[in-house]
Amino acid sequence: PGTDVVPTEQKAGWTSFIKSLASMTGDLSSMTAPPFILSPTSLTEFPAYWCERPELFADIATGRTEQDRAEKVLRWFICTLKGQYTTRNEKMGSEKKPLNPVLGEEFFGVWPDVGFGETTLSVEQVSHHPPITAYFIQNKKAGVTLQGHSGQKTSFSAGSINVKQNGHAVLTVAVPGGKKENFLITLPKLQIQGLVWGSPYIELTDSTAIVSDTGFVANIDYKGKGWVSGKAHSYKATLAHNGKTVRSYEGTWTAIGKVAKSDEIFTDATVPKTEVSVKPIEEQNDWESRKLWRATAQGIRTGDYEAASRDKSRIEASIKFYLIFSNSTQNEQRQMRKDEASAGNQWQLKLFQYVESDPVYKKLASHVKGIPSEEDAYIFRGNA
Ligand code: HCR
Repeated sequence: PGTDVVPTEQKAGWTSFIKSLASMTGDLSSMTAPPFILSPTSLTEFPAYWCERPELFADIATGRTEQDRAEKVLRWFICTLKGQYTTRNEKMGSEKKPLNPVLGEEFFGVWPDVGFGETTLSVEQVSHHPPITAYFIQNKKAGVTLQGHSGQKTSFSAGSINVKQNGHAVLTVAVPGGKKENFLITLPKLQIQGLVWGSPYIELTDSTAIVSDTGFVANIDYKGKGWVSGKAHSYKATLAHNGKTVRSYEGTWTAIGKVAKSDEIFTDATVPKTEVSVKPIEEQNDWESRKLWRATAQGIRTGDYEAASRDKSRIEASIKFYLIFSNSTQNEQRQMRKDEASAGNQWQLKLFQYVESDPVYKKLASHVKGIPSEEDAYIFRGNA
């Protein structure tokens, strides 16, 4: 059992927040939560977690065979999980509620070249209701890109918040002979536990897959405490080719994973990560996360929640002009994007192009049980 960490004066607020979760449907991001659980970071910054091991991202291109590359993609993917799902606990003591991005919000970052090429990150908030974040990561020199989008659908049961991630990612690697290999990556389900103590943390559940157009399919099963090893954050993975398992792996995604039944280390998530570098705020455009939320974030950091909430309202008011678009449903937004007549109300994406059906997803999704045969996507058009 944990220890209650809710500040005394916020206890009543926390209890009523938890109670209100039970009646919440779908989108938790716009719910007002007590100040102690607020994070000063916008969700548009989260795609940076995909590349805090830029050396593993670039290393995918050095794989000599299709199997080698499929295994390197799996290794890189598993090593991103610790950053994605435990960073707030490590930095702020518990999972927190991130700032809810505004439509059109951007985030740019870079991992400088330290021998294997520079890696760049471009992010845009492409929908507000429901929140959807699109991202593109590229190491030009290595010839590796990752393009994806993520939204969340939340529900509450038995004291935990369950989060289903909508969206997917596609990793593309240039291989000798001028060809490209694509990998479709599905996103894990999350369970937010520890709410009653005021110190939420994430456990991953169910399974995800990485499907390559070379016939390799990796399946990753996630389990928490009390399963096989009895350890939190455990995974078991298999890599199969045309349905036949070629290798299996197991361990934890926060520390070590090994090739099954051997001592060969497959993933080491304890290796220091490289955080993304971001331009100084003075050089950022007005839509860039850290500039946009500067005063709100400062208020949260210093405990001046009144200032934080004033600034949040200011941002929300200043973006009223696009509320017609952002407050409409996803289907209405799809229609508006298609509908020439609504051009006046149309919200133009800046960095991405919306497609109703992602061709890579369509080609590879049939190898994964229980996912739709088609999904939409946001294709990167460039920063120009
Ligand atoms: C669910 C979550 C917002 C979404 C966050 C996502 C799924 C975003 C995409 C990243 O690639 C991975 C990722 C990691 C985060 O763990 C996850 C967040 C955890 C909490 C947050 C809720 C909207 C806030 C819940 C409020 C609680 C803590 C009281």
